Amino acid sequence: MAISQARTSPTTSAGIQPPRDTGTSRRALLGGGFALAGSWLLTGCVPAASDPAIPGGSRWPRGSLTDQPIVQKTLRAAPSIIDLGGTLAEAWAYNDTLPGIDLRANPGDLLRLNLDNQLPSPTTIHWHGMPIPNDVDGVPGLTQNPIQPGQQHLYEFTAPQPGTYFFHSHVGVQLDRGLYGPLIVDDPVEPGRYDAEWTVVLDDWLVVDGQTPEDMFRRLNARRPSTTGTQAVQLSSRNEPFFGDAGDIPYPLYLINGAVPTAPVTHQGRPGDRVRLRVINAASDTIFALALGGHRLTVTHTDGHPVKPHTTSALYLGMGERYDLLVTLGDGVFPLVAKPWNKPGHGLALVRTGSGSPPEPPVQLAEFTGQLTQGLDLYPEESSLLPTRPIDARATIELGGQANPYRWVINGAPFGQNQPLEVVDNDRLLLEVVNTTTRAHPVHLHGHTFALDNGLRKDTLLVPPSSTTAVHLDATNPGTWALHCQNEYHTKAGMMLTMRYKGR
Ligand SMILES: [Cu+2]
Repeated sequence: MAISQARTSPTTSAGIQPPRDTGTSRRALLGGGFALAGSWLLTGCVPAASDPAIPGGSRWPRGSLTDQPIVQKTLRAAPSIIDLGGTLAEAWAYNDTLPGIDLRANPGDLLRLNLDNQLPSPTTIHWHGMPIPNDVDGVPGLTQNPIQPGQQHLYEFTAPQPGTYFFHSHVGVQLDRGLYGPLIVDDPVEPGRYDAEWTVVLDDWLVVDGQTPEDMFRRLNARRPSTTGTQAVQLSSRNEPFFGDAGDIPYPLYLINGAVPTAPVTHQGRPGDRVRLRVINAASDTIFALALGGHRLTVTHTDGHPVKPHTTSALYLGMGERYDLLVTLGDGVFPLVAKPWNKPGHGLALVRTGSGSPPEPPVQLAEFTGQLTQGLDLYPEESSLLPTRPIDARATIELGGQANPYRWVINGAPFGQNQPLEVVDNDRLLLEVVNTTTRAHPVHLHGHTFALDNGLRKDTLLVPPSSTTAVHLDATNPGTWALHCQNEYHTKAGMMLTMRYKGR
């Protein structure tokens, strides 16, 4: 089946075309699960990934290259009643869909994305993982003023290197109302060793019975040690990494592609198909373990960067992390399960290649009892290594705080009271991320990717509790950038810092 697509014509006009979406429903958007790579793009010159016009670093051209293909879309952020599969939710969503409209481009395309704010609150959009110019990064009060209700704002930038990205509101905890969507940059020189490609978006869903993320944040913030019990801590088994007491919110629902487990989205395939899963954890407060019953998964990319193929029964995804997986499908009906760390419930989708009955929830998978993979277990492909060069500067950031009282900080103080991390343009920086807390935090740096000691490239890294992780990065994208925990509630509480460029 086809995904809603816009086909536009080349234009030199700076004006915004009216939205060409066709009001696709959640079912229509992802029911078949097949993504049509690049088919909505304009015809014309599509540079190869190795084209010298598309640099390998972060200094991407802003656009308006001759014959530059354009991907143009209006993203209307608005309150919307979404059918999660028999459960109606009062979401805030882009173009009335969950998990958001499907945006695709090729490297070098001009993305011309118009935010139409029909929400009752100011908003912005952040293009998560994309090394794009600072002024289109979508952080309110840092890179732009928030867009007021009834106003529009044009984001225009050149699509960077291929990868699985996503976009979401960067205002408060709006992401947790449903303001997110996948953003895929296809690889024009992709060998195409797969028969189909499915985008899989995981989410923790709060908005039922009038409960809002803003109410939840107020409740968390009102916690006092004397009145609030401590959360049960799930002890790590021998086979599991340990994320501590991660997760403050017991969500009523967990979604895969906008559907509850009792009405799961079904991905159709054929036995023997090699399928690429592009998995995005769009949750606000939930680390998921993901497995496909009866199958092994081969991790091929994380946060868009190729890794040495790593085959596993199941893997963990922190909030904001993306993993591309290759799977060879068996014959039958199989559960794709997203199991929240340290919380009851699960998300479910189905893969159907033959006859059979789907499993009834709750689904228990043997795959979760094996060795589970996390990002720190992966090794980079050669093509994703940072160039070898000496370290010019070192810095440390310290993640601190606790859930009772609810206080999350970086370098001893909440955002606004902590000192920006200063970097010099073109320096190679070694940054030590020290987690002094009892839980894992997915640390996300805007506008850059970093490399672990083993070379693995990431832009969002799940840093385990009471641990230190060194990351290396090249300061090649000037601006003032957000560095924060991708737990939206932690960010709102203050777990954020700016990384600011200064001159030599
Ligand atoms: Cu955090």
